Amino acid sequence: MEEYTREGLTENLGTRVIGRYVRWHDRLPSTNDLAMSLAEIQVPEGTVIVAEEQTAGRGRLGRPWVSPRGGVWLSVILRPRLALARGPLVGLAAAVAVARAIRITTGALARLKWPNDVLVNGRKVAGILVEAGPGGEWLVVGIGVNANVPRDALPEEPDRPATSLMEEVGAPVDRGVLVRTLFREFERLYDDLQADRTLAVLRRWREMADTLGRPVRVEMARGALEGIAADIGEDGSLLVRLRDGSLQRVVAGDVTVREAG
Ligand code: BT5
Repeated sequence: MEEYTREGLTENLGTRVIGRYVRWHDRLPSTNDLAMSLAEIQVPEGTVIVAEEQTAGRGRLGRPWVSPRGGVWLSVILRPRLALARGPLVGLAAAVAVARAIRITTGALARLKWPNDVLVNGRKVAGILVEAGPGGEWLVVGIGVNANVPRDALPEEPDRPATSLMEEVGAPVDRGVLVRTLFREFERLYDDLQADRTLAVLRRWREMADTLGRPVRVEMARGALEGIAADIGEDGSLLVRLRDGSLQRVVAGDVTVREAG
């Protein structure tokens, strides 16, 4: 029987920072919105806001994030010593942590799509939204995982196929175990970043990357480009090899993998 409660997440968790304090809500507009207001009033680093359901969940660029019951919708408040410019690395670290937690607790072969998407069988099961306070004194890392969400409750967009762990695994997953594993994995990677072990985090991201080596189209605020997704940079940017052989650094954008040929 699945246990998904505040106590179930925090008891004997064993982390120093992430998940030390958990605030549990049945329904919220967006856990990121509440986490951002709490970050402003100095709640401790590592505080997590969980909602069973979001009525106004957000993706990047103000896009809606569908968040029905059965999913994992949470936000982690961080106060990193890192410079703000390295905030994107925290998003990559969170994606690695989500993918590892999925692999460990369900066996599903989770892979990563730049910047922060987690895919199973080529379909998106999880997304991450990092938002920073003025001056970078706090970060809110919003994590959404379609855990026990039926496929017909997810958006149907041919360009952005979505799925849930329950659909891919064929049975409901234990969200409590998943989230506890996520907290522990995320803390290790966050410690790596804080201790300047960025390369260790990048290596783990590359190991699970779905996008690297493939032909991609990247939509950015100031236009689009096509090339081969060559690597990620030390700042978490995507490096795209263009037709003329040059490398283009992409800091923010939407990637679609083009079919070869
Ligand atoms: C993301 O944005 O992937 C970031 C999602 C972050 C959600 C978490 S939940 C807890 C916290 N509180 C919040 O309010 N947000 C965070 P992006 O890459 O922009 O993807 C958004 C797009 O994915 C949408 O435009 C849809 O096409 C699609 N989409 C919406 N809901 C989805 C879902 N549940 N699963 C998969 N795809 C979805």
